[in-house]
Amino acid sequence: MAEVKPYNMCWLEYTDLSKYKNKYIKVFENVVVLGGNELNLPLKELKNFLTFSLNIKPKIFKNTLVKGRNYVLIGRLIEIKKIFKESERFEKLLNDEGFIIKRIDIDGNKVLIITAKSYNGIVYGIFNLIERLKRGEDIENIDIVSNPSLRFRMLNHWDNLDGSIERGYAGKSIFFRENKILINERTKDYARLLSSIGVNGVVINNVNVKKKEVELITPSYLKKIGELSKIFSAYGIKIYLSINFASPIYLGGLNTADPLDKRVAVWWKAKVDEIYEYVPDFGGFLVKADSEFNPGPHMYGRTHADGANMLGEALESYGGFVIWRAFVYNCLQDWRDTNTDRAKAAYENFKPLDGKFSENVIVQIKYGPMDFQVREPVNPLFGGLEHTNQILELQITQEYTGQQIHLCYLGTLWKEVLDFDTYAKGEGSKVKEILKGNVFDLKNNGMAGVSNVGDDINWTGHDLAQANLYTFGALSWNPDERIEEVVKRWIELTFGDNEKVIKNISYMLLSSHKAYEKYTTPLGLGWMVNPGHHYGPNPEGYEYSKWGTYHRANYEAIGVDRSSRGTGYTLQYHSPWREIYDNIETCPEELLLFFHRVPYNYKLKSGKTLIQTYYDLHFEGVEEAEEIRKKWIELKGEIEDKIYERVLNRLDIQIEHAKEWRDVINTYFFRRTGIPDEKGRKIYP
Ligand code: GCV
Repeated sequence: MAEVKPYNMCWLEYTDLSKYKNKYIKVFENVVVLGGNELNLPLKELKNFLTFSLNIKPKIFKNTLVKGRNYVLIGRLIEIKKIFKESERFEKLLNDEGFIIKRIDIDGNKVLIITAKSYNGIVYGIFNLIERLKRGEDIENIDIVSNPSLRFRMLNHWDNLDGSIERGYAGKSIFFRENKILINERTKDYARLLSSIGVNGVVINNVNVKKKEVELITPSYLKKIGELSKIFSAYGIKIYLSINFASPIYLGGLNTADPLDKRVAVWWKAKVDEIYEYVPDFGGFLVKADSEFNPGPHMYGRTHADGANMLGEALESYGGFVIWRAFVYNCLQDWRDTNTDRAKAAYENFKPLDGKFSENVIVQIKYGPMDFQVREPVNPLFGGLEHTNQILELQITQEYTGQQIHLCYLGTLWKEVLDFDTYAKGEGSKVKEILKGNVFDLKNNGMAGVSNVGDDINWTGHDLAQANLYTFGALSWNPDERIEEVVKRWIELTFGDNEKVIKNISYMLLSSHKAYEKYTTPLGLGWMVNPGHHYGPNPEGYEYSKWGTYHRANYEAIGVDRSSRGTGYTLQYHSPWREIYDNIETCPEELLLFFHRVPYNYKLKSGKTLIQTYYDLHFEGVEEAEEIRKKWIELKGEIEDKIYERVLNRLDIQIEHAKEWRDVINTYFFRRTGIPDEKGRKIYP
């Protein structure tokens, strides 16, 4: 029996799959593992799965081939090549972290090979095989070559040492509690979960590095971080830390953090040496600098490149990386100032530095130019930066997308972002191709997701929000995968192969982002949330604040003119997007209010006015949310009771809050304009 844990193991849960036992027993009776003890951990993963889910107990052989019988052969390519000549051709098929799973004939026996160039590749291969077995896939003639398309596949935790999580909606931190680092069974299980979806880096602490967290890079914490890193390394994952750029002042007693001051560079070099003593497998630093009150090189009249490169130099000899965030803007704006446009800030700050960053520096860019709204155009730095390594930053945690109370599956949105064609080098310069290194000669790219995980029993608060975490991993491994396929796989792994369950949950997930968008702030409007915690409607919540996020509604029109006649934001895009976005007639309607200031009586392509469209979308959004809830109710009895009830409870709240969104927003528009709903539905005066 598998041990019963106080939390569920998401897609890795050992469910009873004895129905597949006969199908697989012949394949897995004998397992040969090459390479001494090096592969003990992935082997254990396989053995545990076979035992606990399939009730198959394989015989394990180390370095001895089994004669006259079928067997599984696990080993790094270098080992496999020694005994099986034909595998030399595998060399060309694999990148550093890829794997092969293939059934072949050796001396008349059927052998299932799992091989890779690296240890990481073997771990990924084993987890991939487990996924296939869990779904009952036919592996008789399996022939898989799988390589991750992106080099960096990272999770960013915004966890604080006291155990709180900035924008966390699933309980407390699994890494920290009361200013201490937590290491327990769950730590390892988290590493297993992430590894099984191909993640290879985790930043454990919040990018806002406050006073206490500055100390994370001192020996009092580094020892434990070393232990943590060992656990994660065994699953192919490097640990990274967010640092405070002013650490030389806080910790080093210097009176400056000027990146061009020699004393500062020397301090960082010594600090990095010390970190690697404790954490030999350390990945590097994530830095939020000159952003939302965090210190940075601008304080000394230096550039982001000066700051990042100085840190890069300290990390270089260890193979470490600096990940430098592009989320830089003026957060002390005056709403009366209509010239400054926050959307332009990232590009304005980083485009002039293109080509000035060192090899081991990567600029991490939020998907849109503002801040993880339900819809934004793709950040023009994608396609804008041609000589700078880049990581696409996504928010798995649902800060602006319903805080894991609302079901809002984000895979559909992320897919659109990855598929966006920047036209940087003509047609085909899609974001995903840039990240793969196919557009510019840049290989150190990737994806980072702000984690939605906490210590809740289901890790993510909303059980179905596990799908967002799973999808993040799947897309960062292969951004070309069809989203419907990812969704189906996640459902099967989590809930089994019941057709109706697959059908209904697929519907729920795939329609949820659109529904959320409709009842909140569609057509690219964004914001309108309550200040601070960012949950629930508040049409003017940010209207007169300093954060630069205004819609400037009056009685005639709403939205900001970001065209060439307005703030000029559209000019940051390559053609044809700059022309398409620039023109109100050709601008995609889902982004209309992002790019244009639009009169309420402006007619959209449907022939309906803007105001009527806004009313309609809000009514539709609530109806769609109700439909989503209905699909869940149809699954009563098919889903474990506890999970069913937990999800239903959140769906109930979602409907209530969706109605509140609808009514508050509709009333706001009605009060602004005095224009009633053509269909006479209830809009509160
Ligand atoms: C970690 C938004 C969030 C902040 C977050 C910031 C960032 O402003 O509201 O909580 O800070 O983004 O990404 O740095």
